[in-house]
Amino acid sequence: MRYFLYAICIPVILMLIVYPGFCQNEEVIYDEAEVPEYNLPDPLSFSDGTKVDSEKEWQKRRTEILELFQEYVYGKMPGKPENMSFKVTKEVPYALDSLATLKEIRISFNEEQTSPSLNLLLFIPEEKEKPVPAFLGLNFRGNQSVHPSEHITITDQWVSNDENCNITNNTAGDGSRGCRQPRYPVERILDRGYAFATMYYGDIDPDFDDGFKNGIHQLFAEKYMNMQEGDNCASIGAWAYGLSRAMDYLEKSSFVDDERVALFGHSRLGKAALWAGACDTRFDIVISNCSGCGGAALSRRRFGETVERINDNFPHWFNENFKDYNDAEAQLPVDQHELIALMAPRPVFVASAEEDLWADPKGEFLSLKHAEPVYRLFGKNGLPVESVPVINRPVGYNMGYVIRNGEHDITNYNWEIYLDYADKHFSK
Ligand code: GTR
Repeated sequence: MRYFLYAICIPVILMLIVYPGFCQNEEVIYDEAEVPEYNLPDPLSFSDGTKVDSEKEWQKRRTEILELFQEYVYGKMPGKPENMSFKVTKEVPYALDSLATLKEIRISFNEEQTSPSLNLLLFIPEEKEKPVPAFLGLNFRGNQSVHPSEHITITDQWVSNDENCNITNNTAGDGSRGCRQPRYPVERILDRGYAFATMYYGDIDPDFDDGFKNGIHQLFAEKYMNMQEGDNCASIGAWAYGLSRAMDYLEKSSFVDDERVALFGHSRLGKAALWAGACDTRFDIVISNCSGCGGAALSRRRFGETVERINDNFPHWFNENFKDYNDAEAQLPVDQHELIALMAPRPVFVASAEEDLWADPKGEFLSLKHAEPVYRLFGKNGLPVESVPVINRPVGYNMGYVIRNGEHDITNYNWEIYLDYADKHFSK
């Protein structure tokens, strides 16, 4: 009997270690034929069925959609804090072989700069006429991971362990300098005339499930982020909130043109970028790179990662109410095409990768397609194609899309496309 039990238990335990989704009752859908039939909510119909037929009406519907996302998906963010302060903690002119001024700015939530703070790393191209346009995005392993420059302060926050970055004990050291450089062609971005601004997402909220006690949640615990309430602002909401605080600084900077700021994000940080772009219309272009479930991909397709899987694996990313839609996407009062619609009429770009089926490239494309009516309301064009375009051929102007060959990543190829896209919109 004992051996019989071992024979059953050991393989189950091994499966759970290798594949945590083993117990979830759904198969991962990777076959279009298995995608369920679904009906999407209409971005241009109010909840009571009335149609939106003007830009003015859209503003009301926009608020309604935004509130639905707050209530059922990402949670409510606190407002802009009153006593924020910015302190330039480092300024190195002619850094990066004279290409840029490197700045570090501490963003605090009180005037004394004693609150938990966010550290913005900013490269401003040296030889370009100011103010310059900028790219802003969060990073996964600390500001020091984006470039090997010894001027960059190493984060002292909790960081995910990562062999490639020599990060152990959740602590980043010298060995992590530049470990994520391939994702951030900083020199190229500067050469093209853009400032590059980034912040470590763990400064805002360390990415593990701690019941929202650390990061900026502790600042707002009582007022806004009570875990008893279903619409609490969880981690993605907090990361998006941090992006808006970085924008507060960029708005004040005389070197950066705050009317030409492109917000980008990869993967979970792409989800955060989209949510930030939806909540904060100061972002002039919003770019989603492989953001997948809870980002650009339609939830109702259930292709690749589903609402249930993402909530089970990352219970701290979305609010509590979102968990009610595990395995019940059809009941969700919103879907992700409406998140894209919240960018209108601003330019929005969605990028997928051919091998990144977990993120559902077709579902990301379809979100853009189903947001088109809102762009058209503003006299903007939708995508110039009806189905997912061929690999490595970017399409679209007001709404842009590309599916690149290769896997889940942000590559130099992606950056060339984003730079070209920003040039088109910002050079006028
Ligand atoms: C995965 C997650 C994805 C994506 C990715 C990432 O494990 O399932 O939704 O966010 O992590 O952020 O790298």
